[in-house]
Amino acid sequence: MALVIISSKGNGLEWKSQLKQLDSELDIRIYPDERNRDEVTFALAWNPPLGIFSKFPSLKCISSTGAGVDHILKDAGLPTGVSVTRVVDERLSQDMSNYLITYVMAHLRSTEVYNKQQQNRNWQQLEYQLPENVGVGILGMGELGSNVAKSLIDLGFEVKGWSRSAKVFDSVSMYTGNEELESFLSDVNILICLLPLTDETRNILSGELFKTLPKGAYIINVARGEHLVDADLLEYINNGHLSGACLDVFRKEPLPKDHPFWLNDKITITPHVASVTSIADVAPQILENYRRTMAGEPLLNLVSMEKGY
Ligand code: NDP
Ligand code: OXD
Repeated sequence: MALVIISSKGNGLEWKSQLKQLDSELDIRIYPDERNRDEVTFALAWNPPLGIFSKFPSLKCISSTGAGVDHILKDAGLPTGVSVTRVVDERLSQDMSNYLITYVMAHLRSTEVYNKQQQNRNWQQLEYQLPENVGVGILGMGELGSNVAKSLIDLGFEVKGWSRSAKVFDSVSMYTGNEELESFLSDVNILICLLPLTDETRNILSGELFKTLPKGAYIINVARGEHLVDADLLEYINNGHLSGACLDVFRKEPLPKDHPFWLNDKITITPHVASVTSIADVAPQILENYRRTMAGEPLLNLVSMEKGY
């Protein structure tokens, strides 16, 4: 029985060392280790090459090294009967909330404008809005969305949430499904996307959605690049309907050097760092799922293949 690490981040050795610290007996391979692939029962993966899992005939479970699993589920050749799990972690949720608070406040306090003013030694005071007068809408009220909702409420924001199934959270106005999307968007000044990437959510941040938002709305996408229709974002920023955007994720990463987002002064770009898995914090839950896989016990943080997240 063995565990294979298949990570495009090149952090296989770090995962191996953290897992070995928890159990020195573990048989851990780092892809493309070719030895006896039929011994591998568990894969730990980030952005794996398409078709790779069909090469491990004894595979029982694939765990994402992060919260999202779109990079695993997009593989049409995923062996049937294999379970997929993901990371749910307090640190990951807290880091995401901290990132979002940073950029929500940066937008409200015009930090980008003041940076430019400073370069020109320009002393000009701008008005700012108070949190209680700003509606923040969160697309996706799961582990990460519900956590940031709490932090925003503590700061005094009006918070609305949108999810697939009906949910209740203290002090959050909740909306469910496509039927309620339009009323959810109607008074959202800052829209945060924290949806998983599925066939239903791909391209959701489009002109169709933007025009439903009030004029001057601001977009923050920390979910996946494929949620956003890039050309529509540029169009709605250029026509003045949107005041700008903060983007952490992109259709192609790294964002190509010639992409128009780079030069748009209404767009803030960060390189997929909103919340990065802490390997040391998360290794115990990976090991626990490896143990459960071997024992045939119910897995932690199991992904629904039907829902795609
Ligand atoms: P969860 O699975 O916990 O939550 C997903 C939420 O989205 C749920 O509330 C779910 O609704 C809702 N949802 C899914 N599909 C739909 C739909 N069709 N219509 C309406 N709502 C829908 O995910 P997490 O919060 O853990 O993570 C969200 C995403 O954040 C990840 O998939 C990943 O892409 C991204 N991420 C980005 C990071 C970064 O650094 N940029 C770091 C970590 C994650 P319901 O509650 O009804 O199921
Ligand atoms: C994740 C991510 O899904 O880092 O965890 O995007």
